[in-house]
Amino acid sequence: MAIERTFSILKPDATRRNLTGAINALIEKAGLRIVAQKRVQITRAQAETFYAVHKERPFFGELVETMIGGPVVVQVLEGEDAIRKYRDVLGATDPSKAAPGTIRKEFALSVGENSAHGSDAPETAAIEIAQWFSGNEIVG
Ligand code: IDP
Repeated sequence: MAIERTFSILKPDATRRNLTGAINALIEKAGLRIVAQKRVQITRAQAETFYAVHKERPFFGELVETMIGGPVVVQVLEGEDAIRKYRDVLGATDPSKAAPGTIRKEFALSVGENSAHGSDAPETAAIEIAQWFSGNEIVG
């Protein structure tokens, strides 16, 4: 299996509750390396662009408000099979359905405030990484 990179966001509910380190511990325990990381306040326009795929969904407005409700930590994670591996570490979108030991089971408050995002495919990972990091900010 090839070494991949995936994009991660530690969402406002996580930064608000000071969970950055606890979530990073689960990421690193899974064998993923944090090769880029920064704390940012997302603008409304950035949130709408990032989640454009969901713009017709009934929860889109709530999703955008949630993502701009406080600082986030954007990250690039690197490792073998990183995209699938991080999705496994995240757990199901709905924390009540997430497996024990996953980020969302351990930390998420609700579907809307589910603590972290991870890319779902190589194409989206590449787009999302490029949206938030320049090449020289990623140090593998
Ligand atoms: P994912 O983050 O597990 O890939 P997606 O289906 O891509 O899940 O949805 C993106 C984000 O939108 C979720 O992480 C969640 O925060 C939010 N979301 C999804 N479904 C709902 C919903 O029914 N109500 C509120 N927020 C939702």
